[in-house]
Amino acid sequence: MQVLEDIYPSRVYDQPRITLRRDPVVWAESSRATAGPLSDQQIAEFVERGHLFLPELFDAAEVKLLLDDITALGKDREIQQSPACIYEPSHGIVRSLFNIHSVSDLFNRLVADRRIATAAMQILGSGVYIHQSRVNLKPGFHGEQFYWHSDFETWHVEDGMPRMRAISCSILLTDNNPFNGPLMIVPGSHTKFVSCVGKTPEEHYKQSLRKQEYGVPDTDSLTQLVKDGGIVAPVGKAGSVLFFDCNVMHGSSGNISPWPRSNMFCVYNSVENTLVEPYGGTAPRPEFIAARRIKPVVPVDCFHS
Ligand code: 6CS
Ligand code: FE
Repeated sequence: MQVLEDIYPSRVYDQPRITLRRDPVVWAESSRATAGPLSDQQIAEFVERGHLFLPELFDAAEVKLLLDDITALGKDREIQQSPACIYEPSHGIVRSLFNIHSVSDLFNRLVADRRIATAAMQILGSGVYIHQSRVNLKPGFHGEQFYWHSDFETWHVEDGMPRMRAISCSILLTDNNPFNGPLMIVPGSHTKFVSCVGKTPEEHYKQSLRKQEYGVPDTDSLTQLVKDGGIVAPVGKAGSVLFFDCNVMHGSSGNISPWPRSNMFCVYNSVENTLVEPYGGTAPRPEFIAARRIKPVVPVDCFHS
């Protein structure tokens, strides 16, 4: 039974609305910030801009192990045929592989890697668990776009995530440059909530993970957010890490360059922000997209087992 008030209604009005965020960006256990690897300056940057880029946090040998693991997973027929393997709408190329931390021991350790997991705990001010993990593959010439969106809008409406107390961590597995479809972010947009128009169809995820059509912000709201914050594309070497807030507006273009863009994403949610019934009234999405069986992350040294 739904008991929590919906403070972020979306896909319910016939006109878009922009309202203010009603949650902190960095959550503290007490009046003092939670201890962790990020400096006060890095925390302040995340609060203000809604994202933080950490160049080459993982080294080349670590990145190679991760890429080799993805290549092996990609050859596995069971994985190829699983619902967690999402193909591009216009051709048979793999767009995303969801729940990668559940099918690979290495990625299972990676999401708990001390360098990233403790930063997530520091920002969210609590223990964390993995709400979602995936790799998004954008091979040279063929990778397609991800239109502008706030992840939280979808996770709230379709998954029942109550508050803005989750962050994404993207590990760049290939170099990201201005030409191969890097993630683009609207700095500061995480402080506003764009209520989108449209009623979510049942089993929307079967379509939306290939091309999203509901939970898409309107162009006037996007224009306003970009007028206020501009657009940045944090790019850098493979092994770099991008943390971004669950509500920051982001998207990426197709990759018509020859260079592949392969990025791994894991979403840390606070153990105090677990999922309830979806606010949009549809059936909950499957476990491989939105975890309800919670396993708190225990930090490890991923590559020294
Ligand atoms: O539906 C989702 O959960 C997701 N969709 C997008 C476009 N980004 C984040 C997440 O993977
Ligand atoms: Fe996203």
